[in-house]
Amino acid sequence: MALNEKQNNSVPDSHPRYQSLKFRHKIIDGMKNLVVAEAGLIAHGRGECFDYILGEKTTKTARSAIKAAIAALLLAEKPVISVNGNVAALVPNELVTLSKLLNIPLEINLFYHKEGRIKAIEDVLTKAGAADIKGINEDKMIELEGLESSRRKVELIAKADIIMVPLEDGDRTEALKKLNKKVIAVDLNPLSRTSLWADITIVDNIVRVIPEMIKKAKELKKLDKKQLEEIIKNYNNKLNIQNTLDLIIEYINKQKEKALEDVKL
Ligand code: PTJ
Repeated sequence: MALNEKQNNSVPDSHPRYQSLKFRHKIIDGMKNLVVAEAGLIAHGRGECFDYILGEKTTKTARSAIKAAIAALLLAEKPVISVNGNVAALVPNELVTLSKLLNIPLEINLFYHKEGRIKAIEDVLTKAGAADIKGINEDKMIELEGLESSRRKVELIAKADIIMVPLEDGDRTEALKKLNKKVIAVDLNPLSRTSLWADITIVDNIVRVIPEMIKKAKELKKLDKKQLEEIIKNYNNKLNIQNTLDLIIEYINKQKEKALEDVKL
């Protein structure tokens, strides 16, 4: 049976693109359940494209950024993890595990406001084991300065010293930076405004990043403050982004050679 006839969760696991299709269908199901915004499908497609030219793997530069991110989160006084529709649809269980492991609150913060979306995401996170989810109660929210979109409504983010923003639009990262907050971004596009504005940019797929962060958190929790500070001191985000771009160029060049070999066959 053709893939589109079988629908949603029934992608055959023998399919060569099984992993990619599995997550694509999580996004589609999420859209049907209001968790994901319609535009979230387009954002996911853009992400897939960048993932392709990164070789669909966690690169060494992503690993450096993940290590720095965990060190920064362990050193932070008031860290918050911001959750949007795509992230809730793709990695709810892993996100809750990370939040518990590092004792960092999850705050739902959406770009596209639509009746029922916050509740739908709250339900997904609750089912994954989250308690005390922030960003739900309008009465507790204030508006961030310098931001027009519905992301301006925040709860703990207003007072946070460091905010992890997976799959973000550029405006909020810029607004957060202007409020002197530290930003950790997860974005497959190394050239997005978010990637360039963030203090630590993890250029990798969120579905690989969160499990990797869980592993790193377990390891780095054993370090003392000085050792964690040393990790941050040795990390240079701009250089790391440049090195990521070099890895993409290297990968494309390898693929170019391969394509020529295939033609000869
Ligand atoms: O749920 P909402 O309403 O808060 O909306 C969420 C989206 C993602 C729709 C919204 O934030 C948006 O429009 O984002 P952008 O501006 O499209 O940016 C999303 C970025 O995430 C793009 O640079 C994508 O390349 C990147 N991206 C997409 N999927 C992934 C990803 N990065 C990491 N992992 C992914 N799986």
